[in-house]
Amino acid sequence: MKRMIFLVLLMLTLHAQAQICPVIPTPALYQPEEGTIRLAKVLPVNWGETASEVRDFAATHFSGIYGIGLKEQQQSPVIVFKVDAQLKAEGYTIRCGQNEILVSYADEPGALHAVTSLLQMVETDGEGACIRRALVQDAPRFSWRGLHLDVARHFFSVEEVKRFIDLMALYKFNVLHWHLTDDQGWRIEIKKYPDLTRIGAYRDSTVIGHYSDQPRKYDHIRYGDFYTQDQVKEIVKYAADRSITVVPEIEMPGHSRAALAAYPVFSCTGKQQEVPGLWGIFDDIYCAKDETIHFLQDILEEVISLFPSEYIHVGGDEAPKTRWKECPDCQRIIQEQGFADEHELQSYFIRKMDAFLAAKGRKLIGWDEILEGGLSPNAAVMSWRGEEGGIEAARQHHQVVMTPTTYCYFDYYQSRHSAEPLAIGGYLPLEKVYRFNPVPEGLSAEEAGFILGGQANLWTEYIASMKHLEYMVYPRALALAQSVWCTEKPSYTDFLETFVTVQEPFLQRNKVNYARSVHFPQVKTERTEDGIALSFYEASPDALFDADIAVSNGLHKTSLHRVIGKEDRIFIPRPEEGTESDYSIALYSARVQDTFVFRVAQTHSLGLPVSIEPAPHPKYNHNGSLNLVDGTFGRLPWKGADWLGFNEPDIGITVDLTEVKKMQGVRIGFLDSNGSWIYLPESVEIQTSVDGTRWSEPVMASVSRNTMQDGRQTVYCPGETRFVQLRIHTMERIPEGLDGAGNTPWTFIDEVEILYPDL
Ligand code: TNX
Repeated sequence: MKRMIFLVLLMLTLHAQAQICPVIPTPALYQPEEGTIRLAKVLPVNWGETASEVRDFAATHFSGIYGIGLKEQQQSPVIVFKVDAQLKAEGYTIRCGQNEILVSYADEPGALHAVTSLLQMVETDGEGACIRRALVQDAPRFSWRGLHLDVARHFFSVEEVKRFIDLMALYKFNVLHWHLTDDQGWRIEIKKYPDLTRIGAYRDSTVIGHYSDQPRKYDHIRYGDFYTQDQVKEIVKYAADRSITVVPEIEMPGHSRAALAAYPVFSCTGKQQEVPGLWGIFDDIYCAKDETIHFLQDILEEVISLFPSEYIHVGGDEAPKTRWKECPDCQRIIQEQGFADEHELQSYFIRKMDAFLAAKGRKLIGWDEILEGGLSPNAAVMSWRGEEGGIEAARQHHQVVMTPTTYCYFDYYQSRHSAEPLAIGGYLPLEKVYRFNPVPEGLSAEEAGFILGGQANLWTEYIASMKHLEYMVYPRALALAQSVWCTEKPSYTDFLETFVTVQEPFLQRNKVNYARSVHFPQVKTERTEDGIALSFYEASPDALFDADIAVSNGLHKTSLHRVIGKEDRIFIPRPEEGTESDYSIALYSARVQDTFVFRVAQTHSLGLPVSIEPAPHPKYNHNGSLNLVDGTFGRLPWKGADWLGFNEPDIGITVDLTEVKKMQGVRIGFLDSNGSWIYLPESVEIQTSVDGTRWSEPVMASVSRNTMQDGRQTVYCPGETRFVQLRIHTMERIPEGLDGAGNTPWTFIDEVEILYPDL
């Protein structure tokens, strides 16, 4: 009997293991079979007509990753490659039989994709390497599967870009969108205008820390570099050898300060200004006059000669119209052409480039701002400010690449943990990327046909090294690969299982500095009858943490060591008056090999019922009202997670003390981060009530930097009460001269504490 149980268990595990498909992106069909094929140290391969570039890629990676050599052999080969013109574009089939692996492929990309799948199918054990027998049939859903790389804010060497391309190929990406010019640097040699790189490729100083840090500090270190045309050709070829198209981006009319530093005549004012070392959006952009149009067309002429790509990206985003409004040249064109406003002038500018590119047999692509003032006839749109731009362009029957910030901005934070390196802001965890569908809801089948695919963007203001870049890209690029390749992708849970069991070891073998963020312990806070309960979890459901829990009230400290899993709870009750303690929970994760400390203050409001009206903005509503009474205070620098964010002028918060109590007042935290349009409110008004219907006269406190202490505002209103209502009044509009002028300010709120009289 015992033996039978053992056998059943064993079969179950084998079955479970066989089910998981190791390859990412997941092939359209993966049908595992019993048994494996052993791979010798030297593998005979019959390559047939396969291109030498594919053979070289395979040889380099089989030997680099597994130490397996490949040798061409016609007789009794282990792997056979054959063309099959019947297969879909980029498609391939792998049949791993008893002793032989048969690969059929549609075209050169298909052959390469078969190789990358095979690389991920290799398993190693004590005896060497093997491949599980299986049938794989595969072809991509989209033809544009991209990663973007900004080399303007920070520069990456030829070798680093090649490494980036190699990793892309492993996950079947086929477009590298190379962002070559921006305010902070011009990175491509243009023979006709040598000052673009002689002057424009270098800045004298770079801002330290975050854009919104005040006061701003600069490093005063000269920074810069560029790619010669020979180097550009080398990279384009390197990518093409891996079936990757490089789409260059030459930004216009905005993000052009580096070029204007070299050639100020092409601005509206002609003023000589330096290449800036600050991020953001600048008012000085290219002037729309004919001379500038010709200058940019000359540049595009050289760019076209270097890049064979069908599409050429001309930017078009974030171009303030401030200078154009005051420029006689721009205003003259507006008059002559009968334009209604400066947006139509931008549209005119882009149309000039469109016509130029079309005459050379190329297509223009630009960021979704190119829709403003009318879309140019042949233009394709890259939708980044959400999905609307993409939807509109598809409805107008223009080609679209989806790259909305919501799913595709890999410069955003990937976990809420303070262990994450400084980033621009935002929050884009792996799971969110996994939910990305390049075809937005509401498009008809015909309109959906205009969606070429999707890509993630790597803006590098805060990413100065390749190591850091890999951290931001991986593993999120694996989730993106699923979204742009798979017609039907597996559940996120199944993806995570593949990630943990197969892909993490694979990334390690490839020495990728991928983020372990999904293994950082995450805290889950729940309300209990008399306080809160904490539990901790990570991507592997069975993970255990070594926890050191220390409780200290300033006089006494007790500590306790426990091993906890995701089902365990740590209960923290609201304190008896005068017994408040600080909890510090240090979790050691063996997988990440690091300790993560969670601090909770045992406040008197812990876990109390709270209602909020209106609800926080959905983007900044982590954990709802519990966020305000979870004993954790919003952190700085702001990472967007532990604060509730509002975009309304009047916010009401009601706390229920659950019984009538003698209260002294309330303390509440507000964020002051004007660079992100987040402002302090003007005032807080408090009313109390014993029964929830009759309310006291309001007590009003004005709020400013001077009235707050450590980012927190105290309002006294002593008395007996059960309900406490706060009304938070903000400025209606951000005043002129401040960041975000004219817009409704954001208000960010964190912990609400109830203060009781000292005993
Ligand atoms: C917006 S996305 C930009 C870039 C910044 C990026 C930072 C786009 C078309 N423009 O200039 O680097 O935000 O996330």
